[in-house]
Amino acid sequence: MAKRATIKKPRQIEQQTGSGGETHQIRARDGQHLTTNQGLALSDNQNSLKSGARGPTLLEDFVLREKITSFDHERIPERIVHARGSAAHGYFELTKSCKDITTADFLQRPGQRTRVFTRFSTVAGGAGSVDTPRDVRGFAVKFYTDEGNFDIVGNNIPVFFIQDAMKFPDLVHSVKMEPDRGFPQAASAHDTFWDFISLMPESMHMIMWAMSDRGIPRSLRMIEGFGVNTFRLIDPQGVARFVKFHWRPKLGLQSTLWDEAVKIAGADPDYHRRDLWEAIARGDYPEWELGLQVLTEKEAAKLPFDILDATKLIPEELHPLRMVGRMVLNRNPDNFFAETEQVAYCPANIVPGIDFSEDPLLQGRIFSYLDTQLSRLGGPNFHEIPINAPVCPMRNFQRDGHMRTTVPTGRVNYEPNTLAADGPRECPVHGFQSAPAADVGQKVRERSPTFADHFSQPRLFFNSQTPVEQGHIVAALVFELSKVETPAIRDRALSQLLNIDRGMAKRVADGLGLDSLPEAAKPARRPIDMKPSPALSIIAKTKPTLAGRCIGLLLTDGVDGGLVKKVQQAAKAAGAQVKIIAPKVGGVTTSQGDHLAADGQLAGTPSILFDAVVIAGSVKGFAPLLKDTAAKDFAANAFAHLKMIGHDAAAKALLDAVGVQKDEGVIDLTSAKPDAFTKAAAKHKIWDREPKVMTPV
Ligand code: HDE
Repeated sequence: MAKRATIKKPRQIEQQTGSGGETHQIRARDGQHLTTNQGLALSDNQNSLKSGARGPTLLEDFVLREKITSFDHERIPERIVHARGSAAHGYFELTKSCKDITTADFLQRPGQRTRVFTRFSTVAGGAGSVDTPRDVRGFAVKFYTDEGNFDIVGNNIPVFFIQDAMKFPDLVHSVKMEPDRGFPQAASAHDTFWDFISLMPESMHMIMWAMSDRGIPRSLRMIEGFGVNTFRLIDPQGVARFVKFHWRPKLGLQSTLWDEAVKIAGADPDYHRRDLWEAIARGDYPEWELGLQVLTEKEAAKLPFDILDATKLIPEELHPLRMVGRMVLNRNPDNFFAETEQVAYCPANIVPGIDFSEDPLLQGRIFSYLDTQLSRLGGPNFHEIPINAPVCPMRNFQRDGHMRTTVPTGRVNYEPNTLAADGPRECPVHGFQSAPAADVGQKVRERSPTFADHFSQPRLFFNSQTPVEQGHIVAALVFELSKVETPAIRDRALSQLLNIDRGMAKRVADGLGLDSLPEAAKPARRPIDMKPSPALSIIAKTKPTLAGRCIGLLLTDGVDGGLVKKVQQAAKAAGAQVKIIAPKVGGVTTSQGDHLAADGQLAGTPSILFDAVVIAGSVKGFAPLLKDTAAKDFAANAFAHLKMIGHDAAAKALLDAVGVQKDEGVIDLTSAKPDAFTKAAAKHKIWDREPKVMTPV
């Protein structure tokens, strides 16, 4: 006999859900019930619909199917490059009018603000990879202007590996995980990358940058940004000038050491993402200045290289930047997926007064980004996703397609028409007009001979570095090529490096343990020697500031509370953060009997995460730490990573145990002036210590 269907009463449901019905103790406030995507209120979000309590689940369970379907599709294809990124909202404020060189509305009136959304990224690794591999960083800014969205989709390096878009898939394939084995993740140190690169002499300039400390930044707030490709600005008379875009960080440039970057990857894989998020959350808004490098056609023609060649930069000593505005990032995203993941940048997004150049890399990019969004975001309507939608009106007759969210009304979906008299029409006056094209040539598939000099600029870059930075480039090349398993590839890479600087190539060969150097590759054009450009060195333009940096205080019970306060006050005055690290996360008790809460426990908060450290406590407090690896690593790594170490008398035992020797960066805080430590720490690194803690290559 069939059972009679009964509708359960709430109490009965409560008894039947879960083992103890715990979730029902958290009751919904009025009107806050869970619903399906169709708005149907749910009576049970714990159990699937079954044929009997121990029976099979029914296909009819539309609630379960909807929930699982949504979950199954939570991931969209990640970006093929730049998959791992972090972003923030903010504004761009014009500080100097550009009305003499462009009609772009957002560049006219000083004080004018334009909303922006900026995403930083690594290039090679997947979305779940770490933040600190040696890699280029993406620096993409979307300006929501009143004339439409304008995107500067740039990098933290001003030049690119290749000159023509045709080579981009090969370049990316070579640097990504090797296709048979699926590794290495987020690393250029492997055979396929160096195989390709060593066959592409044009890549040598960017290789110098990527192997320099620019490839391992300390913080996303401390990187420069570059539009890389040359664009055009169009003035009110219709005259076009070339332009390159530059972002300059207010906090100055800073990088990690390679050993630090490697260890940070383990200690905090989200190091950059967390740093950006926390800075904005505490109101310490990162800021960049926008600089324009503007050249007339005549000036560009006089350069010893082609302005359309993205493997070349224009030394700012030759053509200074015109600083025109500042970008402030002051709001974290509300939702990572909806904003950071779904944002769709595109170098083709320009506004009247700005136009493209014929740079063959840029020309390919104009096509690629729109195309990639079709598969990444599932169709042609990604511009309707809030993070991508312009803030000015958007009207046209493009219709339908996957995930169309707007609801057009009326019978007219074409133009011209007479049936919608109020409908949108073209605007010959304010509408976008392309700048008249330069000369049109024959159809050819060739590289301009003006692109042939591949070595003058890598040489310029190397010669513009301080000896410390040159040493880092050599060490990076030795590291990368030591990971290359095929000797012939190492040799070929060296044969290219020889054209940049013989001394450098020799040091790399020594570092690899080679007895002899290979023949230099034959350059397509003999390199010229250019005047060094100090603007290309990070160390030469280090800003002596602690602003935006973080000091780690490793404390034990019995620490002098007065000393801690002094450091905290000096740090605050210098604009730096302080974090207390203790053997136990519960914190420490000072010699005065006060309790100090800890921000991190020693084993999980190594000195690697800080710009400078203080180690202080009591003899009794340090006793157990003298045989503790985490404590010893804290001190030893701070020393090895050239950091400022402030300490008290009790901490001396730990420093001695790991061989920390006194130098200008090791300061006894009990005798020093209160701000001596913060003043010294503003230098960031004690470069003179480097030869003492590592064997130079
Ligand atoms: Fe990209 N690049 N790229 N690129 N690129 C993408 O677009 C591409 C290049 C850059 O945070 C993709 O939406 C080609 C130079 C950034 O979302 C894709 C070529 C520069 C970002 C693409 C280049 C960049 C991308 C992948 C050679 C520095 C991340 C996902 C012609 C100026 C933006 C996407 C973000 C992303 C193509 C070269 C910067 C596949 C074909 C040069 C910062 O469309």
